[in-house]
Amino acid sequence: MNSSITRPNILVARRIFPEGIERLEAICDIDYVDQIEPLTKVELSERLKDKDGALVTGSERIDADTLKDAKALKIISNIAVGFNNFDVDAFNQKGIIGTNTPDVLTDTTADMGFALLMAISRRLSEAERWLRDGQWHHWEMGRMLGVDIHHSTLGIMGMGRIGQAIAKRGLAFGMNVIYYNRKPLSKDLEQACQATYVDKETLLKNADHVMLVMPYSADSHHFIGAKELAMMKSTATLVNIARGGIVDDNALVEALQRNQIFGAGLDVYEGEPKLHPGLLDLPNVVLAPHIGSATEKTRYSMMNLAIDNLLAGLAGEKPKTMINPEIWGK
Ligand code: 8YV
Repeated sequence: MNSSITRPNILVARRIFPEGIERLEAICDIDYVDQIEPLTKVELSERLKDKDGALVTGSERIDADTLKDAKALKIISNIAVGFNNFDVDAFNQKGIIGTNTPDVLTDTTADMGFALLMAISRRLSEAERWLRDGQWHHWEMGRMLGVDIHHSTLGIMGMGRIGQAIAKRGLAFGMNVIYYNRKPLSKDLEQACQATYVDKETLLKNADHVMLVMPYSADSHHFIGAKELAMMKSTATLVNIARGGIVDDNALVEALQRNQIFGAGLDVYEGEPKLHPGLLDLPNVVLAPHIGSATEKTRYSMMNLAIDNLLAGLAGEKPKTMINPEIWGK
């Protein structure tokens, strides 16, 4: 693990910005998959066989099977903060370092959470579709009535870095912030966000806006399903900027069809890029194609952090944001 390789052989599994390739070319031999379509699992595993390192995105699923023929692989660097695409046990068994890109996308992703919250609360997508459709002829008292954001109760599920950044945005809107997390924050962090820890049920029943920001795992699969949606206020919104699979999309579509909640703002979906077909027919959703971290500055920062991590690992140094530090030095 601590020995460096003179000119490493790496896989870049998806098209990245040219500056990233230039950085890598100076140091590595690159097998560059210069395309936006992900490799199949078989292709990925085949191309990892002779590599020392790899740069991948959140859509490359890396498990024991993918890694089985990789003999020299030291590190796989994810250009994403979420690493549910990595089977960390499989990495650990083979002594492979995994890294992700936290911090650099926190505020950008929090902004996106707020953008979706505001868009669905004020029915922006629906209103724009209606206007473009040529239906605006008169002002009308009761047209496109939304729900307020300011001075409402914001319920955040998952109070990591992005959750806390959303809480701070909520404070600026005069919101009462409540949160649920696997464990409560330290008193200092709670104080900084002026957020109150509550259990899941209390959050669902009291929040005017529910924001999902937790990591996806077996534990959070269908964390929001029919039962949870039934607990929410009929005037409440739900925003998911975390991962598809945290929400049971089938149950969500049914709840939205019945107007059981006010609406949903979604950036992520079960089985994306495929969408539950029911979502496309609903007026009370705002749909985005997984662009939470998509600003130019942030995507460059993510790419560069992922490259820093990869090059550090290949040089035998501990990468800055390692997801399995428990294997370091073993
Ligand atoms: C990425 C994300 O764009 O960082 C994450 O976890 O969800 C997004 O910022 C996506 O995963 C592509 O790698």
